[in-house]
Amino acid sequence: MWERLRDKRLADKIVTAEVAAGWIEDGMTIGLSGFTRAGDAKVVPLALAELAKKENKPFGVNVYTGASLGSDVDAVMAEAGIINKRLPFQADPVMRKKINDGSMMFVDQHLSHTAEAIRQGAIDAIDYAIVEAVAITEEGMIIPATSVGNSNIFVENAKHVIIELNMAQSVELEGIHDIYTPAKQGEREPIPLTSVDQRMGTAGIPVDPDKVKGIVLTNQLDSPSTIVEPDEETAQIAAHLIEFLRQEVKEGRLPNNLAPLQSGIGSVANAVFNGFLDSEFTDLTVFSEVLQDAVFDLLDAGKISFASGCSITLTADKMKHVTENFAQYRDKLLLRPQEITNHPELIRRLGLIAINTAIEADIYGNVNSTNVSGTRMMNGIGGSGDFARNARLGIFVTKSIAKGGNISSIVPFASHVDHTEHDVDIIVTEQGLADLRGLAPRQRAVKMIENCAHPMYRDQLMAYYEEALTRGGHTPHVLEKAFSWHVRYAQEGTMLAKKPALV
Ligand code: 0RQ
Repeated sequence: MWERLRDKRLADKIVTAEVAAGWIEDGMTIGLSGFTRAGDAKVVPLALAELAKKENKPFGVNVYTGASLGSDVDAVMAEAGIINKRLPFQADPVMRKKINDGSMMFVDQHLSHTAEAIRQGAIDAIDYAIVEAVAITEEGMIIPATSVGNSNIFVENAKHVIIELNMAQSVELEGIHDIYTPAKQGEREPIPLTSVDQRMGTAGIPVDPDKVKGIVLTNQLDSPSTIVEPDEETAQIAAHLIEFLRQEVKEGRLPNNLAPLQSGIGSVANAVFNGFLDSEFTDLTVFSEVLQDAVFDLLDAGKISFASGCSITLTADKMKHVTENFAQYRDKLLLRPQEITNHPELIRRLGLIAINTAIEADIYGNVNSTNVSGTRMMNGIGGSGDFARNARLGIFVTKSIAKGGNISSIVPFASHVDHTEHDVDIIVTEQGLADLRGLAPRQRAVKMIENCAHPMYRDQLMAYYEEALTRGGHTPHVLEKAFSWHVRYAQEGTMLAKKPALV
């Protein structure tokens, strides 16, 4: 243990999870480490839920995180009913249910914005930061584990800090973090990062030892990622995208090794990265938030030369492989705070190719990534907005249909808009790719219907668009029918119209 707890000033601060949980009072705000199931605080939040259940008095806290958590923390805290407000991202079915029945407040926030909001004092101040570490250095720096997320900003701004020192996470992770925290707005210098592999910060998160209230020893790996293997449709999406990138290189708009790549989470995003395995592209770089399995497959295949992210989220087998062979990845990886990985300044400067996932897109290219049928939260916007608006290429991928064809992912009017037509350059489905750059709405609509919609919905979309044209306008719509597809799905279980009432 002492090779991990090297700051002797903290030697007498070791407590149990139950003791640490007991310090947290009703109405407080806590900031938990963790980003897409990686590097999360694993035991104190669960002890808190247990304690609240035992005491059986009204109890609630605000919970800020990096993104979604593993170890059932989101599920257990939501189930226990102890979360007043949660931000900025989640991906848990129990929590989703609580959000959608209104018993839990959720703020769906751009992932680069949380740090600024805390720094400005625009949201509730953090009472306790609870962060996972693989080590605490002699000088009192917290070395995070498999994610950095918002931990640096939580530690800097919290009144108290609780460290979960995880003996199961590899000590080899020490050295892959680069912690840089921008100064306050108005006093800030440009962020000095001009290449994906550049270091500019410290190896860990500096912490005032007086602020460290307790250290809890843990011994548990991250929950494995649950992504599913690429299927025929996701492979087709990848193939369309790679062919498009090939053409961009041919036209001289991209170099042979493309530009730094970003991809969102989930099965579709992972499958798209997988597509690069069989491509001719080499010397690729990644400047992303989550590093999923496919990034490590591409590192193994020598296709990626460097990957920068804010978390490593892997399936069980891949986690075992990466942990056992970490030495071969160490000099090809950096983990940074999510404020940096998702920073508009850097995304624009580096000229990223950003690939994120849509739930649905409309014929004009507005994208809904979060609210099913405009109302029910799925996971959250995550970093997709940070990236799409500021990237060189803002790309969205989705299968053209969902729920066995009863839902068309290309609709007349997106039922909720996360990414407006102004932020969306390219949409790809297994049917094809629509390059919307430089197109007016009327040109976009035709391209979306012809290239991206599923054949079973194409005539229906065209009928809607033709009726919309009779009404005129820059972005023609038949407002009374704009959401009729979603209404039909709710009432009849399918968006498909009966002919001849095609719209
Ligand atoms: O439902 O789970 O009941 O089968 O949505 O869809 O096709 O498995 O795809 O795992 O990649 O998730 C957008 C949700 C896609 C995710 C989303 C249903 C579908 C299925 C999952 P089931 P798939 P994925 C990264 C950056 C946020 C935005 C982003 C996400 C389930 O990628 O949350 O990229 N992204 N952020 O059946 C109703 C539709 C549907 C639909 C799919 N049109 N209507 N349901 N589904 N299309 C995140 C971070 O920054 C951390």
